[in-house]
Amino acid sequence: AHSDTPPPPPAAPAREEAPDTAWFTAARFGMFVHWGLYSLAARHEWVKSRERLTDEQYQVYFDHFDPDRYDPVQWARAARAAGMRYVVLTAKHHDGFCLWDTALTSYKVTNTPYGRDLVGPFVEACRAEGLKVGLYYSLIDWHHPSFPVDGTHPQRDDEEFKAAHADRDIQDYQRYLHGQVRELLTSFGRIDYLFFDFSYAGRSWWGGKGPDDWDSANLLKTVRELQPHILVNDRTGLPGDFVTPEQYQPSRPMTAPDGSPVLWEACQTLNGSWGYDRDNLDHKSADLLIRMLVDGVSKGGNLLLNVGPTGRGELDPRDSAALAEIGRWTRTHERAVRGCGPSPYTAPAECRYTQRGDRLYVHLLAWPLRHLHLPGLAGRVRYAQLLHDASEIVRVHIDPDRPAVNTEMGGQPAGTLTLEIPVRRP
Ligand code: FUL
Repeated sequence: AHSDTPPPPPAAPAREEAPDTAWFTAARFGMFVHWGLYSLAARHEWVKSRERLTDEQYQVYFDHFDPDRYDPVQWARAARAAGMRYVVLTAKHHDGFCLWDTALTSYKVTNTPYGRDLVGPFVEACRAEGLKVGLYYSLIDWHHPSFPVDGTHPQRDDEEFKAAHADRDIQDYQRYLHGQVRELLTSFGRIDYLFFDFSYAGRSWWGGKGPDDWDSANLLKTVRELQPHILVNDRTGLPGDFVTPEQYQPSRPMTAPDGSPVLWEACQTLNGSWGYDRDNLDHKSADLLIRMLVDGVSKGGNLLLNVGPTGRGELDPRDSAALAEIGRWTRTHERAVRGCGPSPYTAPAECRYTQRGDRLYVHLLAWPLRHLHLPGLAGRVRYAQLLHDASEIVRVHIDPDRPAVNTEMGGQPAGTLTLEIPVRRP
């Protein structure tokens, strides 16, 4: 109608430089894979440091590293079936052993009996399963000659040790780590996620300066230049895209020092060890793991659940069993997790709320209960059903004396029970 109206300006170009957080918050659940030479020792990934193994003693694992059963497609399928949407592999852990064919050290998989790159096939397998690809890279390196602490030294603040290693050239190590990260981000196509490990709040593990030692500011700059969409964690000692509580559940949604909300992801072991730990009998139940997932989502967080494949490259059958059991729950409860976050409503005791749009999910962590009072929901409940089988909750009524919904429930199958309640906007 208005021929003299100028055409609208061209749409702003997509902000390709921005980290892509949408998939991460929607996914909510990912798989961590700790795998390397320590998987042969089969007694925790810190074995070299814990047992003060010398480079020579640790060399046997390098000389016998031959994971003939490595099948990342199978890992990716197990992750997907459990309901996970991203996988994070230790490209290099603290022992310094590299799972790809790096040009910067000979301490790498291609020089072991196995003789082939492991990272490329991992990346491909994840992509083929529609999973986002994450890599873990240790800033600590017990093998590199210029790194200030070697694997035999477990104490962080031993002055004598520090003096003996004072001549080590941290800048030489910096060049190495920056070069390796560049390799990882230029050799395997798109990488969605990077987990550096570790330095917290400006301090290094051995008492060094942290971000200065790694030259973290430039490291992050390089990472963002090479893969602008990538998400980077907070363990370079500088703020990242998400924070990483390790082996605990935050008691409330996590916030930055100024009180603003932050993305967070709890990383958790299945048994206290990240690397394959043959004689460990301390496995968490699938029920507990599901509660951890639900609890995290109710506080706006993700769960990165770890597996420790064996030295032959297979998932530990105990890990597979846990994943399969979680997968049985995911099959019917996925929509109470995926794309969900905290609810503005306050959950009753022993319950967690997750919410996506108008869908409120009430997770009963302890039950059966005869009555469940949902404070603040009077007049807002359109319908209520059990999620696992869509069966109607018949007796939902408003108690005039209590501004709550009173839901009477019958006997239900074992496990966490979840209700789905479409609510009206306040
Ligand atoms: C820690 C490391 O020292 C552990 O070995 C593991 O990799 C965990 C995720 O981070 O800080």
